[in-house]
Amino acid sequence: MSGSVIPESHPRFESLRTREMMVAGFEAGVVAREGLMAHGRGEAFDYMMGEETMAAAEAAAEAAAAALLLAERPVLSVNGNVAALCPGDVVGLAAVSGAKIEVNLFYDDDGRRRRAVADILRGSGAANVLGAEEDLAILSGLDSARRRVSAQGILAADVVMVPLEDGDRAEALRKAGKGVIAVDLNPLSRTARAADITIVDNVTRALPLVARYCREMKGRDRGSLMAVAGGFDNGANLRECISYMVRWLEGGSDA
Ligand code: PTJ
Repeated sequence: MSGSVIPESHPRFESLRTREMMVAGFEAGVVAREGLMAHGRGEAFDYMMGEETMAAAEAAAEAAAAALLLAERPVLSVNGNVAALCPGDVVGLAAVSGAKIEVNLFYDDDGRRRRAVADILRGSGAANVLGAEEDLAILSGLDSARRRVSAQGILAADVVMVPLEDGDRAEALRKAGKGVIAVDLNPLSRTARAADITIVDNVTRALPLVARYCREMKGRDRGSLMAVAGGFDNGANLRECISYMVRWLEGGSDA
């Protein structure tokens, strides 16, 4: 693992520290090689929103929290990048929303599933991680390795939260009748467009935000939660995210 040489006073300290976490995750066998490139793409989009949560993303996070609280069998799907970046936030959100945690990899590899990703999540306090050891079922309508899912988890879920996802699975989950919540810094991606609710934000900011909304809304009745989740328009929210990013590029921090 590369030793840290980044002084805290560095203006890009946070971004560079996150890169180090990704490299450490890769060297520990948690992050796929391709995950490093996916992170770079995410960084570019994050730059275009000033590396801060946009108001539109706040609204999406609130709707996501309502959808998770309304769900009967919610599942948080975790891949290598998410496990490396914010395992504690995954565990925290699962605890407050009642969601199960399931490891699901695009570049599938049983070793990475069992040892690396699931162990990291367990090390962060997850009592039960699905998708790591049991025999896996097949989600139909999908050709990639992401089709291998837990029968108690994603296969049975009514709502699945999929941070850093590929568009094919978001579409397959929708076709299977599940509610899909995506977290994707790229508002143009197929995943962002296919999901019911897309939070256009860095997963490291989005998960704690959704957890905060879950805590705030936990005591509310179903009617009030349904008004929040049902009143959310994903297409309109994505358009607002894109215009914010355009404004930010044109006017810097005045967007
Ligand atoms: O661990 P695995 O095998 O499941 O593989 C994980 C990756 C991420 C490599 C895999 O799912 C993949 O190839 O994803 P894509 O198709 O590259 O899509 C990743 C999306 O996540 C892109 O739209 C990125 O902009 C976005 N992204 C990258 N980093 C972040 C992010 N979105 C939110 N937060 C991030 N930190």
